[in-house]
Amino acid sequence: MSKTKVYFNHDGGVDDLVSLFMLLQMENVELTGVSVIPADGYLEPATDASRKIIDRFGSYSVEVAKSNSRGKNPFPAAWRIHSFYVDALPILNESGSMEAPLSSLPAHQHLIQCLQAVEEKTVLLFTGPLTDLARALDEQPAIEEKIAKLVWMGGTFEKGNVEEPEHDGTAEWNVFWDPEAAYRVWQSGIEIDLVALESTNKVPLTPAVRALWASQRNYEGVDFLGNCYAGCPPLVYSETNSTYYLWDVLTTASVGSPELVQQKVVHCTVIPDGPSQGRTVAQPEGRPVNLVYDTDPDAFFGYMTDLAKKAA
Ligand code: AGV
Ligand code: CA
Repeated sequence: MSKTKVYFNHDGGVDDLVSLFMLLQMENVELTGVSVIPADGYLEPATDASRKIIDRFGSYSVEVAKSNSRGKNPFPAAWRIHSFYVDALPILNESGSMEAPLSSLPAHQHLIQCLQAVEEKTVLLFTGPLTDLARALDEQPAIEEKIAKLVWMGGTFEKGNVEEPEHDGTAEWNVFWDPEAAYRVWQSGIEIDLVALESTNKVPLTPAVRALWASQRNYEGVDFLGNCYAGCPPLVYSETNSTYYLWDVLTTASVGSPELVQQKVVHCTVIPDGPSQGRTVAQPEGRPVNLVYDTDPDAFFGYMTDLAKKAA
C-alpha cells in the first residue's frame, strides 16, 4: 500500500496532541514532519509532548520544529494550560528521555524543507492557525506545487466560537488568532478541505464517550485517550464557552479515512480585520473550498478508538 505523505502543523491543544497520536497509528499515512505553533498551547510543553508521543507511540522517527510565529488575538490562558498537563502524563515520561529530533529551523522554514525533501506532493494537515503556512508561501512561493492539498480545522458559516470583547462572535478561533494568515492562504491556488464547526459540532466530548474509553482502558492507547481528555470539560446539558469537541481529531480522521465525512464546495472569503475578523463568509466571487459539513459520530468514534487499540 502506498502511504499518503502528511506534514502536520498543530498548536498544542489536547485534541492537537491526540491527533499526532492518531497519525502515528495510521497504516496508510507517513508523517514527513511535525511543527508546533504556540496558539492554543504553550510552545515548550507542546513541543516536548509531541516528541514524547512520537517516541512512545510511533514506529518511526519524525522531526519536530518550533514555530516563532505570534498571533494577533491570543487564546485564553485557561485553554493553553492543557499543553502542560498532557506533557506531564506519566506514560509519556516513563523513559525519562526525548529521542525524536528537534529541528534547528523555525516551523515555517521546516515546512519548506520537508516539502522540498519529498519527491511526491505532500498533504498539509493544520489544526491550529495558518501563520506558518502563510509565512512559508511568502518566503518560497514555489512550494505551492509540492502541496497536494491543505486539510485545515478552521472556519464556520454558522455561529462562531470566539467570545471576546470587540468581536461579534462570527469567527472560529483558528482563523481569529491570525486572520491575515488565513486571508493570505486564501489568495493561493492550494486546494483546501475546510473542516469547519458545522462538522466538528457533531463530535462533542461527552460522558458517554468517556465511559467508552474507560471501559476499554486495558488497551494502553485507549487509556491514553481517556487520560488526555480527563481535564477537558464535556458537553452535558448545553454548550458553554469551554465545552470540548474533537475538532482536530475529526480533521485528522478525515485524512486517514475520507469516507467518514461529507463535503461540498463553497465559494468564500476571509474577513481580515474589524469586529468580524476571522469570519469565513460565503461569497460567489470567493475562492472555492471543500467544506466538510457533516460526519457520522458513531463511525468517527469507532475509527478513533480502533486506531488507539492498535497503539502499543
Ligand atoms: O476552534 C477549535 C480549535 C481546534 O483546533 N481550538 C481547539 C481545537 O484544538 C480552539 C478552541 C475553541 N474552543 C476551545 C478551544 C475550548 N473550549 N477549549 C480549548 N480550545
Ligand atoms: Ca488546535
